[in-house]
Amino acid sequence: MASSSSSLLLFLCGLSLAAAQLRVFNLRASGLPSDLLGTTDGYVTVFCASNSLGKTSVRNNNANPWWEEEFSYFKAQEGDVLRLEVHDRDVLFDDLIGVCQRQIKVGTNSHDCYLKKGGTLHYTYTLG
Ligand SMILES: [Ca+2]
Repeated sequence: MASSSSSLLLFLCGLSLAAAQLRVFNLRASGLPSDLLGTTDGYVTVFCASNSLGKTSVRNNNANPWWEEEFSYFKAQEGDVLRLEVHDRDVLFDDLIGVCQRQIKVGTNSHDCYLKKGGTLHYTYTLG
């Protein structure tokens, strides 16, 4: 029993050196541009090191939306690229409003990111 729990501990220590938990939360945007129909129906897709972590719900007709969803990734490493894509849902094709990319660092970090087609995305992540 003692030897199996100590080898589990060794295994967990090795794992924590190689990978850490990434949590992405507090997503909100302001000043999103309106499309031809005059509404901005924003949602965000989240990636880490080319793995999809999921996407938020669509906030209909709101230029200043916020999203309550949180995203977790258990195999993140410092220096991995966190990528958030802000889209505007449309009937035929969703528009890509902008992309935020940065290499993640240990700790809790908040960023404002200026979107190519207008507006700002604010987000917070914790790595560790
Ligand atoms: Ca739209």
